[in-house]
Amino acid sequence: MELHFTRSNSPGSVGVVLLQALRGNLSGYAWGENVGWMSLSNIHAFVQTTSLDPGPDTDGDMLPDAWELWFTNSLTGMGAGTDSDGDGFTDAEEYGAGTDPLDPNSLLEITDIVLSPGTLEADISWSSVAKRLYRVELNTDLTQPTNWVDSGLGNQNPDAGGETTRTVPLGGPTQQFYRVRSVQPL
Ligand SMILES: [Ca+2]
Ligand SMILES: [Ca+2]
Ligand SMILES: [Ca+2]
Repeated sequence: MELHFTRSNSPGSVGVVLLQALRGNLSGYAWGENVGWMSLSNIHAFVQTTSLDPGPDTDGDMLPDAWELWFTNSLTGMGAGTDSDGDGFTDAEEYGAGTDPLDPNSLLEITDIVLSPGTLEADISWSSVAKRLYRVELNTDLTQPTNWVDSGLGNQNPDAGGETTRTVPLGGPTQQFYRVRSVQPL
């Protein structure tokens, strides 16, 4: 027996695949924009999530089974060092950022930096997803070893709508570099 519900990855969607396992045990996986991945495949029947535990990784490529099955219906279609959609981020990086590894338009990137006239601040915007937190980090010099520091905002919840904007300090007297890092909620 196999039971499928919606399988859309669009924002706000949910999906469930339930499978009949040996001796009547329930198996399968589910996904929700707000909670991430949940695997029901453990034979002891306790629920695992990517937030608490990424669940089984049968092929050992650091990409959880449920995540791979969701996108390719296969455990061998993607790899940690592979950039399946050619957007510059590996499948492992897309898993970490909560972006779609098969959509080159789905990636974590800074989309805009706007200086605030008359202030020592800038508004920085980046593409975001509901299931991740974000940290904005600052640096005045990119020579090695780099020294990125938190902007002072700490972990930020994303804004609604796929893009997040925060006001951050300019910092350096002549130049300022920014980067945005995704953080899994738990
Ligand atoms: Ca895997
Ligand atoms: Ca990619
Ligand atoms: Ca992508």
